[in-house]
Amino acid sequence: MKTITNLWYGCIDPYRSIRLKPLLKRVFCSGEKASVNFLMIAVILLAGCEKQSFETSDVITGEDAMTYTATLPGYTLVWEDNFCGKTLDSTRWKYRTDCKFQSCQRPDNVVVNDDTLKILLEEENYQGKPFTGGGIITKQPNSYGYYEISAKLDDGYGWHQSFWAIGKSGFDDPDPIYADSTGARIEIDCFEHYGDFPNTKFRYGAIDWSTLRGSSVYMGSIGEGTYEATSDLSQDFHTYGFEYSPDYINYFLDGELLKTIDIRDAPQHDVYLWITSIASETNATGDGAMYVDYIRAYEISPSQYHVRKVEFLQYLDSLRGPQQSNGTDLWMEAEDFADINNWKVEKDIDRTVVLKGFTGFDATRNSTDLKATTGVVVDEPGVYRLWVRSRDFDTQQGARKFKMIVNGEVSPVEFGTHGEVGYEWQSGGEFTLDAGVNVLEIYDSSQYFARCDRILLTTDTSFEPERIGGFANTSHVDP
Ligand SMILES: [Ca+2]
Ligand SMILES: [Ca+2]
Repeated sequence: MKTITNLWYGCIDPYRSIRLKPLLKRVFCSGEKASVNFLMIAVILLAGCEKQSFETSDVITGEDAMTYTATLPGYTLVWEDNFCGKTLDSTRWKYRTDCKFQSCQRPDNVVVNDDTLKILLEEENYQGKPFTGGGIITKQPNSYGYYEISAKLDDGYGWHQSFWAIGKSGFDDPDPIYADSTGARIEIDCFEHYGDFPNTKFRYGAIDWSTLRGSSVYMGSIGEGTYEATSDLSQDFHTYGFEYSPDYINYFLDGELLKTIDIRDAPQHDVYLWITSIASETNATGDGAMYVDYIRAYEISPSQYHVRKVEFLQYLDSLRGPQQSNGTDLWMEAEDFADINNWKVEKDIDRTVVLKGFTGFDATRNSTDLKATTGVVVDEPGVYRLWVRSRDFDTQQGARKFKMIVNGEVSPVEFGTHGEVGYEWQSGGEFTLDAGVNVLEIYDSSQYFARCDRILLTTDTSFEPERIGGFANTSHVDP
């Protein structure tokens, strides 16, 4: 496994010094000056005249060379490719060469001219596929930073066009994929225009390829979203950007922040950047192209990031809802139970990790088969109100249910019956907890896809948890 080498606070790698070197001169392709001037104006407008974003006094020499800081406060440009000249910069890029869905990807389909990268999308039989597409991938890994491309999508149909990042430089990369210390990996999708999307639409988000109780699994998307633009994205160039940080990923279209997603407990490691277009539909159109005017990479120092992150962390924490009552709160995750027995740990919608019960009813199962059990350590004895966060659905509402048993006493309420679509809290009565180890059991009463996310026991009997609530703060021991 290739582990983290050059994220902040990690070990230094050979690329680090290269990538952190400030870019003193910025050289555009001849003929791009007009768009540069437009960009300068756009940046100033977008930044609301924030001094750190851009100052005209930064222009140092000539019309085509200037220092340049980022569109995002605190960030500095560290490299870029404006696709000048007639050839792809082979020190920076490699080609995507694979066959997937309806196309094979060929170097021949990647062309640089007119100061633009063009990925040609052709209808031609090649190695058993009816289409050919292409793509480019950075040869060097990229750390935290802001990455942006200016792209114009193909105006045909059937092509999956995207700007994304994973810990591998091509599917043919012989090196192990980057991963965190547990072997978990992240995929960051800045934009994915699916082949059957209208030309106004794309998807963005991240994917968590994590490790749960020992095995590597697809953990689902992190903050996935789709965006419907007001204009046809195949008619003009638009900028698509993502800010990858230790705490969040921000997604941008034309400088507008689309979404902030929380990656504080997601895998983090270096990534390679991919710009690709492949045919996903059998009736894709040929004679098209995806165009990229430039790609820019920016970095921020840890001290500047410390300032920048505050507003985003406040926003993300607000999504959690109240995290403390006026009493003593024991927050626990169902998946942390000491003995999960026949329940399974799964990642469900919105990255909610849960315990999931049996998926089919079997009358021969006895009560021992149906329980997950844990011992929780309680410092302060007293009367606690039980709250349980579970999932319900609009179809077969209330059918996926389970009971809770606290120190042998069965809760009067069955959970998973709250009637809302998704995860919600339900109150399950009051229980007396002793100092020391108390035993909690989750009882799979329906044997039908029951899902238990979290449990709260609180001495504040008027407190009502909302949304995610507080971080787990309870020790689990063998009951
Ligand atoms: Ca260009
Ligand atoms: Ca949970």
